[in-house]
Amino acid sequence: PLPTHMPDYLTIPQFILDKSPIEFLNRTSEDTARFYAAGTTCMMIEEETGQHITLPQMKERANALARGLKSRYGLRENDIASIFSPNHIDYAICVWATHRLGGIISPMSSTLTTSELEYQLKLIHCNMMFVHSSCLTVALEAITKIGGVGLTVVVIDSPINSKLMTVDNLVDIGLKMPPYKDLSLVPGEARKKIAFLCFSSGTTGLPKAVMISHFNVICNIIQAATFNHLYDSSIKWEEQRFRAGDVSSLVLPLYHIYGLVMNLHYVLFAGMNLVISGKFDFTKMLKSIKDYRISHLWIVPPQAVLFCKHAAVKSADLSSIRCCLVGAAPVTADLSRQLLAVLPGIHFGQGYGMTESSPTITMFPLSQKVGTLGSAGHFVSGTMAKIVTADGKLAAYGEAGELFVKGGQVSLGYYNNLQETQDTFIDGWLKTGDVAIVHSNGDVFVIDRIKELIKVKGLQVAPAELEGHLLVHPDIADAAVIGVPDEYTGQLPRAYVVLQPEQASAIKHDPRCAEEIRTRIFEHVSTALAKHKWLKGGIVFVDAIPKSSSGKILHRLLNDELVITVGK
Ligand code: 4UV
Repeated sequence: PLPTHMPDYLTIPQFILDKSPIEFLNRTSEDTARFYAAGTTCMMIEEETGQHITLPQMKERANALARGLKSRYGLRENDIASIFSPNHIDYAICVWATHRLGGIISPMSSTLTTSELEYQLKLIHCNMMFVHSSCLTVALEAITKIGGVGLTVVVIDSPINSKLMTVDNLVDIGLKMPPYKDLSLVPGEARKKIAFLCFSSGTTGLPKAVMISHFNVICNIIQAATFNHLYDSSIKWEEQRFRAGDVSSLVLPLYHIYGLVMNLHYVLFAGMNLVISGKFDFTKMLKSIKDYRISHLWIVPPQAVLFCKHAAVKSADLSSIRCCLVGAAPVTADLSRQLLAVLPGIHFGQGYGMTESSPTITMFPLSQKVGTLGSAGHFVSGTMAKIVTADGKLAAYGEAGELFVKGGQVSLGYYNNLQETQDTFIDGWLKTGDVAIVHSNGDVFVIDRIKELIKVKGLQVAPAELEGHLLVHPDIADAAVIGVPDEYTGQLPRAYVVLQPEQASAIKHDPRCAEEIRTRIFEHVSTALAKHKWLKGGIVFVDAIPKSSSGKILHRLLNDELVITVGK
C-alpha cells in the first residue's frame, strides 16, 4: 500500500528540491540519518567533463532561471515550453524553472527532423523552446515553417557565438531579480495540473501529446519507492536496492519518459548521484563506470546486448555495479542470463511501463535479487490491474489477455484529442495494448503487443506516421508498416508497399528495377524521418494491403506468409 497522505498539493520541483523524500515515507531511523548525510550532497556529474552540480546548487540555478524567465519573457502559468536537446546537465534546470512558474514542459527527441518537429510543435502550440546549440538549425527551420514568429528560443548550452539568449544569461539575470512567486497548489490540485506533454502514439495512429500531471510523476516515484521499501528500517541498509549516495548512469534519453521520470527524478528522490551522458557511447559508458564507480545502470535491451557482446567489456572494470534495470522493450530470459554471466551477483530485473502511465507499471521486487527471468516484474504499489481475454472475459492467473491498469500514475489523457483519450482511458483504466499473463506469485509476463506500436531500441515508431509518409511518394499506391524482430534493436520497421501500376509493370519487365525503387523509397524515409524510423527491416512489394471492411490496415496479416507476386 501507498502512504496514507499522498502529496497531491506539490509541484515536481517542490517535491524533489524543497521537501525531504523521507517525509512522505514516514520513516525515522538510523537509515534516515544516513540518507541526510549522503542525500543532501547528491549531485549530477557531466560524463564528458566531470563538471558537477549538487542538488542544492541545482535548486538555486532552477530558481534563478525561473526569475530570469519571468522577468525577461513573462513566462506564465500554463505556458508551454518545449525542450529540444540531447541530455544536458541543465536539462532538469529548464524543467524545474518552468514548473516553478506553473508552465508545462514538452520534451522532444533531439533526433527529430524538421518535419517531425514541425508536427509536434503544431500539436502543442508552445510559447517557448529550450534548444541545444546542436539542434538550433532544425529548430529554427521548424519554427519558420509553423510561422512561429513570437516563439522564444533559449539556448541550453552556451555556444561562443550565440546571439540568442542562453540559460546562463537568464540565470545571471535571475540572480539579480527579487524572488518570483512559486506556484502554489491546494490539496488535490496537483492531480490535474499538467507538468509534461510527452509524445506517444499510444495504441494506434500518430504520435500524440500525453498530459502527465505533477501528481502522476510524484505518485509514480512514491509507488516505486514504496514498492522497493526505500528507507524501510526493517530492511538492512546493505540489502537496500537504492541507497542515498549510490551512483547511477543516465544514458537514457531524457525526452523519453523512462529516462525523465525514473532515471532522473526517481534517482534524485532516492538521494543518488547521476552521471549524465550527452550522447550514448558504449565505450565511454564503460570508462565512466570505472571512473565514477557507477553502481546502478538504467538501460534498454540493446544496451544489455552490448554488455554481453562488446569486445571492450572483457577488459572493463565493472566491479562497482550493484544493480541493473532493463526496460522499454521485452527482455528475454536468454538475454537476462547472458547479462548475469557478465555481471554476476547484482540486483537485476525488468521494469515495464508506458508514457501514458508516467511510466512505471511493474518492476522486479526487492524480495527477488534477480527478477524471474523473462518477467517484467510485479505491479508497483498502488496499481490495480486486470487482464481481459480475447472474448472480453477477465482472465484467471496464468491466462493471457490485454492488460488494463489503474492508479495514480495513469495520466490525464491526450492533449486536445478527446476521441483517442476516450478510446484509451476507459473509466479510469488505461488500455495498454500489451498482452500479459499474471501468475499467482505476482510475476507479470508481457508476452505480446497488440497495438500497432513498433519499438526500435526501446524508442517508439508509429506505423501510421511511416505509412502517411510513404503514401506521399509518387511510386506508392498503398503502404503498411510493421516491426520485424531484430536481435540487437528488438524490432526494425518493415514496409509492405503496393506500387503504382507503372512501377509494378516496370518490375515485371525488368526485375532489376526493384532495387532502384527500394532505394528511392528508403531515401524518401531516411531524408525526412529520425534514424530509428528508417526502413531497415526491408521494403516488400505486395499486390494489396490486407484491410478490414472499414478500411483499417490489418497489420497482423502482414507477415512472411503473405502472398507476394510483384517483384518476386
Ligand atoms: O510509451 P513507451 O515508450 O514507454 C516505455 C516505458 C518504459 C519503462 C517504464 C518504467 C520502467 O521502470 C522501465 O523500466 C521502463 O517504454 O512504450 C510503452 C510500450 O513499450 C513496451 C510495451 O509495449 C509498452 O506498452 N514495453 C515497455 N517496457 C517493456 C515493454 C517491457 N519491460 N517488456 C515488454 N514491453
